[in-house]
Amino acid sequence: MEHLEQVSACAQALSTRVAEVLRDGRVVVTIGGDHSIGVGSVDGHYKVNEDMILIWVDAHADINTNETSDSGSVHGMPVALLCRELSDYWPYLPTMDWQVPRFSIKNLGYIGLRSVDSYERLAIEKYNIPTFAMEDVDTHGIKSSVQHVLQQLDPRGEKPIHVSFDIDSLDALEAPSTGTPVRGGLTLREGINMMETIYATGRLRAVDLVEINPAIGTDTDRRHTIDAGLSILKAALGAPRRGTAPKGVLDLPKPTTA
Ligand SMILES: [Mn+2]
Repeated sequence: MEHLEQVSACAQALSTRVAEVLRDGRVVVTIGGDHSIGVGSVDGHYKVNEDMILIWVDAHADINTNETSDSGSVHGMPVALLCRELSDYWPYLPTMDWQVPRFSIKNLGYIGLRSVDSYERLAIEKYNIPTFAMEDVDTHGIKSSVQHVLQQLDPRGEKPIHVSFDIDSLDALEAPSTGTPVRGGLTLREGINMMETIYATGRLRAVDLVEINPAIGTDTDRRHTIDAGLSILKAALGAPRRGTAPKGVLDLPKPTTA
């Protein structure tokens, strides 16, 4: 596993900080960095809200272990590190002692998948993880896909929500400055619609925005990718695309005369 010691130390510090901000009653926004930071942000969230549900929005399932991963990249493993049902599949990992996988895979859902390794697919099927891969999004539409995942994970609609949003869930044309781009992904409008739908539940407590890498691509690529990320965050935090009138002002301001 590449750079495990540094990844682990970063995730540990992040976990502590995420828990602090949540205990303070605020929504947490975590900007990555690669998706290995999800280990820290979800761990921190779980410490505060044990009933949390996790929506992993990604082109990839990120549920490899060190055994099933071809690359050794920890950003392909955070889901497997987090879930208690998968803890037996890991060897002892030095430096990861701080992290006890207690989050249940039963509280995980996926949206946007289109590049899934065979052992990852096995895990999705074995644990029956609610998954709307791109062909499912094509069939049902993004809003209904999100609503299905929420409904399956939390039929009564009362649990805190954590969204871990990998920018590579968006189509590579929409967000090119990322490490493992995959074509055929969500449009930015689908990403925004998804976040608006989740925001509307009133239960979104934490958002990760990861895998924006400004070192990749041209100036235009960078600008598109960063703009896309900002649009996703604005939607997650409740900015309406139709605009917002000033509060408490019923009439348009009268023209002033000199
Ligand atoms: Mn990812």
